[in-house]
Amino acid sequence: MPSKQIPIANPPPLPSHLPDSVLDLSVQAQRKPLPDNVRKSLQGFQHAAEYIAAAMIFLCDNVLLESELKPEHIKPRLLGHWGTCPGIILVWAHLNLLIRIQDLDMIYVVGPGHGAPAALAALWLEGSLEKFYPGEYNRNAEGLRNLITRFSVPGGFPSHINAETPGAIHEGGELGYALAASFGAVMDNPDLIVTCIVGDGEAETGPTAAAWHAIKYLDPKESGAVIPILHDNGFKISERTIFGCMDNKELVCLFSGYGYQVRIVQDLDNIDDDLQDALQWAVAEIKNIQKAARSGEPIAKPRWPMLVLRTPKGWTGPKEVGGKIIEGSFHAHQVPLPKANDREDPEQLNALSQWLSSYQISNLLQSDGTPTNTVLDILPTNDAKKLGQLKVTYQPYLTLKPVDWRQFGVDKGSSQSCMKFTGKLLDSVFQANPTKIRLFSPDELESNKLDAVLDHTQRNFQWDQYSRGNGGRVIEVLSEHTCQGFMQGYTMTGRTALFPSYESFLGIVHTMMVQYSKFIKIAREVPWRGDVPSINYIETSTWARQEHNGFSHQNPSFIGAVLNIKPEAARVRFFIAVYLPPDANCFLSTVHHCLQSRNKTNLVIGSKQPTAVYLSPDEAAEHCRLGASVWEFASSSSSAGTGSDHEDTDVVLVGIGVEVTFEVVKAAELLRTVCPALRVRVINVTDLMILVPESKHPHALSRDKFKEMFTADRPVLFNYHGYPTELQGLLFGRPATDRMDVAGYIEEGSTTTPFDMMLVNRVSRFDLAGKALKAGAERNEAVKGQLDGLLSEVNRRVKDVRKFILEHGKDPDDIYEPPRFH
Ligand SMILES: Cc1ncc(C[n+]2csc(CCOP(=O)(O)OP(=O)(O)O)c2C)c(N)n1
Repeated sequence: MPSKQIPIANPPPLPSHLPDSVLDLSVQAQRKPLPDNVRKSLQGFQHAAEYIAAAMIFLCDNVLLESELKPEHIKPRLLGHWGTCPGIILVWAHLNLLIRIQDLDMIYVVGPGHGAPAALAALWLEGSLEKFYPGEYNRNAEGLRNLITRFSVPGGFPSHINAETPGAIHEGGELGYALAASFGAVMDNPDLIVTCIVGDGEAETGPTAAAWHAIKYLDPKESGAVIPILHDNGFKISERTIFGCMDNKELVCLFSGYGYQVRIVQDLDNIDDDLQDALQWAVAEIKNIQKAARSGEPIAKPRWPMLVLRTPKGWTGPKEVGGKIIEGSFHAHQVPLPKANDREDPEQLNALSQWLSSYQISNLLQSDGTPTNTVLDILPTNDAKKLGQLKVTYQPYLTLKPVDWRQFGVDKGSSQSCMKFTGKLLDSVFQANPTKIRLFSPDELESNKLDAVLDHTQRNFQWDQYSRGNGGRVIEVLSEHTCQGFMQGYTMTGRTALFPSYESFLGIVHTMMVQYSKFIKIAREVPWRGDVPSINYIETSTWARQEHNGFSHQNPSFIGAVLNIKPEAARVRFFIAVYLPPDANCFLSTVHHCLQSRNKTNLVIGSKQPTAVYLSPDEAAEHCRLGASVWEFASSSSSAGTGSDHEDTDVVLVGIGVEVTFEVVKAAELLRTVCPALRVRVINVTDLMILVPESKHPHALSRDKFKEMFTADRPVLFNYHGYPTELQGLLFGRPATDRMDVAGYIEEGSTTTPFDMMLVNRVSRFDLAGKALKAGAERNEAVKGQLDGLLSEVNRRVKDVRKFILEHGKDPDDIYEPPRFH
C-alpha cells in the first residue's frame, strides 16, 4: 500500500470528545501587544537567524547572496535539519528579550539537538561564538562565512548541538532526555531558570513521558525552575506526532493532570505577541510560587507553568516544491531541497534562491557583516547573561567539602555490608555539603541497604506532605531515565550526584550514559569549558547475591557499556573507571575518591550483604591507590613476593568483585589444606582499568608492573564478577594471555542460594581449586603425583554442598566462614 498523502500543510488534529469546559484549565491570556519596535527587533533577529541556519545547510560560497545563486555555491553534501530550526530560533529570540527585560539567569536546553544550525546562528548573532571562538567566528562577514561554509563539514561544527556549542549543557542527539536534565540543572540553583524546548516527537519517548513529573521533585524554596515548552510542530522524521494529533482539550487535560498550568501559544499571525506574553506570564508564575515558598508560606502542589507552542514545521521555509508540501509537513525535517545542487534540474536551486532571498539578509546585516541594531536590540545588555554565555554552563565546578571516610572504616576480620557503611559516609558528606550533592535512586535505597543516607536528610518529594520542604538530598523516582537525567543536569551545572541502582537495571540508562559521556569527552577537548564533577553509579543487589529475586535480576552488562566508552580524551582529563572494591573499607575509600574526582564516569560495584573485610582502612586506602595488589595473607608464603621470575609460584588466582573474590580466597584456603605443595599467589583487582595495556588508560599498570604482579608466564585464573569476554577484551595485549583463564557470570541462575549462583556460573572455590590444581600440576611434580586424588576430593565436596542445598534450600552454614590460613 502506498504511504498516505497529507493534502494540506500543518494539518489540525481531529477534535476530541472532551467537553469545551476543560479548556478552562488552561490559561486564557489578556494579551498586551508588544511595542512595534520590539516586535520588529524580534522579527529581525529571527529572520537573520533563519537565513543563517538555512545557509549553513546549503551554501559553500556566495553566503550573503551577493550574486546570482549557482550550483557551485551549494555544498556537495547537504547535511542538517531545517524543520525544527524556526521553532528553536523563535524561542531563542524571545528568551534573550526576556532576560534583557527581567535580568534573569537563564539557560536554554534544546531537546531537538539536531537543530544545531538554529542554535549556532543565534549564538553568532548574540556574539557568543565570537567570545568563545575569537578570530574564527567573529561577528563580521568573515566570521559568518566561516560559520556557514564550515557547518557539517570536517573541521566545522557538527550537525547536532554538542559541547562545542556555547551555552549547551545537553546534546539532544538521542531524544528524550532534555526535560529531566533541565530539572536536574535547577535543583539547588534557586536563581536559575531553564527553558527547555521539547520536540513533539521527543515527547513520545518514555524518558520524556516520565520527566514531566519532575515538578513533583522541585522544592521552590531551594531550587530554580524550568519552563517546559512542548514544540508541537506536528511531525517527526516522516510521520505525524501523537501530540500533533491531540487537540488543545486533550493537551490541556494531560498536562493539567501532571500538575502544570498550560498555556497554548498558537496565534501564528501574532506569534511574537503571543509568545513573549506567555513567557512573561510563566516567569511571573514561577516568581509567585518561589516567593510563597521562600517566605514560609509554600503552596502545596503549585501549578508550575508550561507552554505548548504550535507552529508549523519548517516555518518560513519553502512551501511546496515539485508538488510536495514542505512547510508544515515532515518534508521539512532535514534538507527540504535535497536536489538544490542538481546541475541538470534548476527547480530546487531556484526555490532555494527564492527562499533565502525572502529573509532580505542585506537589510539585517551591515556592509561589514555585523548585525544591525534592530537585530541586536533584543539581546541582554549584560553579555554574561546571554543564552550562550551564562557561566554556569561552561565553568560550573563546585568543590565538595571532603569528609574523612576512615571514621566509618570497619574492623579487619569482621563481616560487613559495603552499602551500610557507604550509607553512613554519604550521610556525613550530605551534612557537610547541604546544597552541593544529591542522590537519585529508583526506589531502591532501603533495598540496597543504603538507608543510612536518610539519618540526617530525607527524601525530597513535593507532592508528599511528609517529605516536602525539608531540603532532602534524596530523590527516589522509579524511572531510571529520570534519575539519570537529573544526575546529568545537576552534574553539568557543577554539583555532585550519585545514582545507586540494582545492577541489572542500570542497562536501562546505557545509551543515556553513553550520550552523556560523549558530551563530556568533547567538552574535555573544548578549551573554554571547565571541569564538571564525575557522574557516579553505585551498583549493588548484584547477580551474585540474589535474595528475593531471580534470573531477571541478573545482568552485569552495564560494566561493558562503561568499558566501551573511549577510556580517555585529549589532555587525559576525562576517563571512565570501573571499580569492584572487594570489601567495605575498599568500598568506602573508592566512593570517597569518586566524589572528589572530576570529568569521569565512575561505576562502583559492591555487595549489600555482610561480606568479609580483608583489609584495615589504611591497607584499603593503599590497595585502592594501587588498583590491585598481591594478598600475602592468602598466598603461599613462597609465592607472596613480587618479581616476574617466579620460580616459587605455580598458579595465580585473581578475584575481581566481592563474592568472586571471596571464592578466590576460600579456594586458596582449601588448596592450602588439601595440597600445601601447590604454590598459589592471590591477587585482588579493585580497579578494572589497571588491567588494560599500558597507554590505554591513565590507571593501567605498566608492562613491568603487570609482569611483576601477574608473573611473566604462570597460569593466571581470573574469577570475575562480570561477563568473561569483557575481561578477556581488557587483557588483550597483555603478555602471554594464553596462560590466562577467565571465569565470570555466564547467564546461569534463578531464585536460588548465593553459593548455588557461584556453582552454576562456575566461579565457586571448587571450580577454581580444580583448575588451579590442574594448572599447577604442569610444573609442580608434587601436585602432579596426587592430582587425581585431589580432584576427586574437590568433586566430592561439590557434590556434598549441592546435595545439602537441594535438601535444605539454603547454603551450608559454614560456607561463609571467614577464611583462615595457618
Ligand atoms: C531516541 C531517538 N530515537 C530516534 C531518533 C531519530 N530522530 C531524529 S529526529 C527525530 C524526529 C524528532 O521529532 P521532534 O522531536 O518532534 O523534533 P522536530 O520535529 O522539532 O525536528 C527522530 C525520530 C533520535 N534522534 N533519538
